[in-house]
Amino acid sequence: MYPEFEDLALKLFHVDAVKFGEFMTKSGIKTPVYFDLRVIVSYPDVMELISNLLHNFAMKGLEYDHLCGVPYTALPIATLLSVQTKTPMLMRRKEAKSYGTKKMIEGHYSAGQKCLIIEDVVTSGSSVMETVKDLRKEGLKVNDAIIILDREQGGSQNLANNNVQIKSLFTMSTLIEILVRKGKISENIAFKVKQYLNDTKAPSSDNKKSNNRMLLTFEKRSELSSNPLSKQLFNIMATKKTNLCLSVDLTSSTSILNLLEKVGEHICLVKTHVDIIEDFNPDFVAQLKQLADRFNFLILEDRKFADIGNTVSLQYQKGMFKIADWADCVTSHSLPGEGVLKALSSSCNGVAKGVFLLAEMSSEGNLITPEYREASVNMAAKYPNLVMGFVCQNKDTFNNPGLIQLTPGVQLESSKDDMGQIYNTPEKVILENGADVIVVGRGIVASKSPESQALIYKEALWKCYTKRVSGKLE
Ligand code: S5P
Repeated sequence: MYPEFEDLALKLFHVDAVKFGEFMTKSGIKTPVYFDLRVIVSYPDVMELISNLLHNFAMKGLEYDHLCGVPYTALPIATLLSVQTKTPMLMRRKEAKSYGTKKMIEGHYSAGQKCLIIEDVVTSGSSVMETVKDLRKEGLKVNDAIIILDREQGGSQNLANNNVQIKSLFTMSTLIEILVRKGKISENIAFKVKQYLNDTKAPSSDNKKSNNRMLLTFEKRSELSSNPLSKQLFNIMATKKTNLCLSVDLTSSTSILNLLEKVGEHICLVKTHVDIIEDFNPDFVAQLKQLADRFNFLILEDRKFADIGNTVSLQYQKGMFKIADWADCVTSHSLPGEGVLKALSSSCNGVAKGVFLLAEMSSEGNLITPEYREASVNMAAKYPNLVMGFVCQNKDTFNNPGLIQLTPGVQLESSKDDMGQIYNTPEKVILENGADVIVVGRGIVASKSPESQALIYKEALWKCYTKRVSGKLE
């Protein structure tokens, strides 16, 4: 072994890029080892050492016209290598801009050119594959990836299945071996880490299909769901062959009831904003519930709770709307923290009610970040009986096939309104962005014939869903 590798292993240990102890992973599993290579940006000597080693060892013999770092941790390393080797760099956007045909790949390139991927840590290989897919969509050839650390949990095999070969500076075993030899960790810790890595292999890209919510039918997902209301909604969709949620943003109770009378057969869910109804009254609620029973759809009050638990509990149960008495489910922001979910789960006297947590928004310039989204999903994982899914725009928000992605901001043509709402098409939101239930408001409500328009939406949305689960996308 070259001494530079030992030097890098020790440096990574000393800057806490690799830690041993007891940690919680994103998915809530306990792990005895933790990597956070993001910290290396604070240590120029470590950055320099990594890029030199990648250059001198991993990149040797590979052919490439461009370099592309997997966002975000590998970006500065890719930049260093680009400058060092005078190779042009490409950048992949982590979040597709939700409006229009915003490019996913930045930089100048032509189809047929070769691109080398740079990544910090590979576990299942899925992050590398996301970048590879976007580059390949542009006609670029991607055959190789260079990696700082391969956790040996199945990623290199998954990538090889997708024709990407990896070269890594360390495998987990070599890193552990160095740290034991240099007296930084005990044999006992090394044993525990190896055992953990063996026991928690990432699913192989073949098995993954059986757990990929993009490919599973609503019937199957109902079986996989542990949330009673999600199960019910999946079953309604499967039975009625509709994944249309109508957002009845009208201000009179009669107009809402009349509309539902006409379109009830086409929807799986109705979404209300009761606080905009000028003549709200208990009789309206009774009639709404009757329609829901008659046409077999659920009621979602889009209250978007966003206060401390105690206030949310009062807003949910009291006041003139008494939402908890009639809504099957509600929407809530995650911003205030867990208190909001505690309030909603303890407010319904043991009756199963559901929550869709907002993990993203459809409006232009909204302040939600990827970290906020991730934290919302982690928070929801603690309330599986309450949280039915997420209001979000991207399929990467969550993986659990038992949860439901509710996506608003949909019309037949992509466009915007003049107050920041962004509309994407059914194809885009279902086939690319992972929407399960699609919220349509003005696309139906403001049309000349809401009844026929609802049917058009229902059919367009269902066609995309059946295409998606058939797996024949490309
Ligand atoms: O991010 C969001 C979340 C929601 S719930 N963006 C949204 O537009 N919504 C709601 O979906 C919004 O409050 C409105 O009721 C509906 C979209 O209506 P449309 O008329 O723009 O289709």
